[in-house]
Amino acid sequence: MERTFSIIKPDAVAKHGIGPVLALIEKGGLRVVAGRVTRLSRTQAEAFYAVHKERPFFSSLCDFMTSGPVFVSVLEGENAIARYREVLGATDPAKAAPGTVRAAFGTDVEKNAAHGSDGPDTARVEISFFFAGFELA
Ligand code: 3AN
Repeated sequence: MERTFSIIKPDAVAKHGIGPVLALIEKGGLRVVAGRVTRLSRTQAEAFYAVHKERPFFSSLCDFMTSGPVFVSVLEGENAIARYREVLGATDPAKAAPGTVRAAFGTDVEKNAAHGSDGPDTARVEISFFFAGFELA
C-alpha cells in the first residue's frame, strides 16, 4: 500500500469538478483517506512549489494556485503515486489521454486541474504539509 497527495486546483473546483475528480480517483482504484476544501495563502503556495522557484512560471503559478479554493486530499492504494498520475493524465491537458482528469478539466500546462505527487519522498513531504497524522483514516 502506498499513499500520495492530491490537489484539485482552483480551475477544476470552479468548474464544479470536486465530485467528478473524486469519482475518477475512486474509479482508478484509489481510496480517499483524508480530504478538505481550503484556500492557499501566498506563503503556502510559494513553499509548496519551492522546487519551481527559479522557473519563469513560478509567480504566475502561485497567483493561480491562490486564486480560489482547492480540494486537498490523501489517496491510498497499490502503487498510488503512479496510479494517480495515470488518472491525472499528462501535465499538458492537450496531451492528456481521453478520460483523464486533465483532459476533462484542464485548460493549459499551468491551469491543469489537479496535482499529484511525483515520488515517495515528495508524497511524504506534501502530505505532512497539509495533514496531521491523526487526520488520516
Ligand atoms: P506535474 O504537476 O505534472 O508533476 P510539474 O511538476 O512539471 O508537473 O509542474 C508543476 C506545476 O507547475 C504543474 N502542475 C503546472 O501547474 C505548473 N507548470 C509546469 N510547467 C509549466 C509551464 N511551462 N508553464 C506554466 N506552468 C507550468
